[in-house]
Amino acid sequence: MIFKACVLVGLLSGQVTAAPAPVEGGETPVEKQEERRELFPLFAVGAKHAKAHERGASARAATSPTMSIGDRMASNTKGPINALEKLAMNDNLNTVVSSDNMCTRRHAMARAAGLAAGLVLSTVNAPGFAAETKTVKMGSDNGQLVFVPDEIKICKGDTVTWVNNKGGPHNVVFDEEGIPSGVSQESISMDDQLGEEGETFSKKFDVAGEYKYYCEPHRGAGMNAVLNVA
Ligand code: CU1
Repeated sequence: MIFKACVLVGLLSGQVTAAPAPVEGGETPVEKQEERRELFPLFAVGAKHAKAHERGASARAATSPTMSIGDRMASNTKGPINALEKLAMNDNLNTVVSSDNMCTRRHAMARAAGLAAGLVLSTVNAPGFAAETKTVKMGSDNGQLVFVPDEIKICKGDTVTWVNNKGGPHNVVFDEEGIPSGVSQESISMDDQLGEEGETFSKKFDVAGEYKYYCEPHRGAGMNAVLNVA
C-alpha cells in the first residue's frame, strides 16, 4: 500500500527514475539474448566452415587421382597428418602431375614425399629443402682433359660439386661473358687449382640461366663445359 503510493507519487510528480526501471528490466534479457544469438551463429559458422573445409579436403582426395598415393603414403606414417599438411601434399602431388617444369615438379615431389614421411609444413617449405647436389668429374676416368658430364642442368638452389679426378691440376673458372647478368664471376670461380685426386670445389647457384666455364690449365685443350640453372 505504501509502495503503490510511492510509485503513484513518483509517476504523478513526473519523476522518470521509477518509470524506466521496469522497462530496463524488460529490455536487458532481450539484449543478452541477442548477444548470445550473435555468438552462436559465429561459432556455428566457424564449426561449419571447418567441417566444410575437411569435407572439401576429403572430396578433393576422393576425386584426385593422385591422392590415393598420398593417402597410402600417409597411412604408413606414425603421426597424425593434419588437414593443412594433407592439403599441401595434395597440391604438391597435383603439381607433380600438371607441371611440365622439371624443377617445379622435382620440388613438389620432394615436398609431398617429406609430408608423407611425417615432416611438418615448415620443414618441407623451407628454402633448400628439395635442393640437390650434382657432381662433375674433372678429367675423365681414362685421363681425358674434359669435364664429365660437360653439360648439366640443375634447379635454383642446387649445388654443384666438382671432383678432381684424373689429369689434374684442374680448376673451375666461369666465362665472364657466359654467365647471367648480375652474377659475380669471381664469386663463383676458383682462384686456385685442385692438384690432388678427390679434392673438391662446391658452389650453390641461385640465379637461373646459362653458365659457361672452363678449366684454366686446360682451356686450350678444350676443357670447358656448360651449366644450366632452371
Ligand atoms: Cu683441367
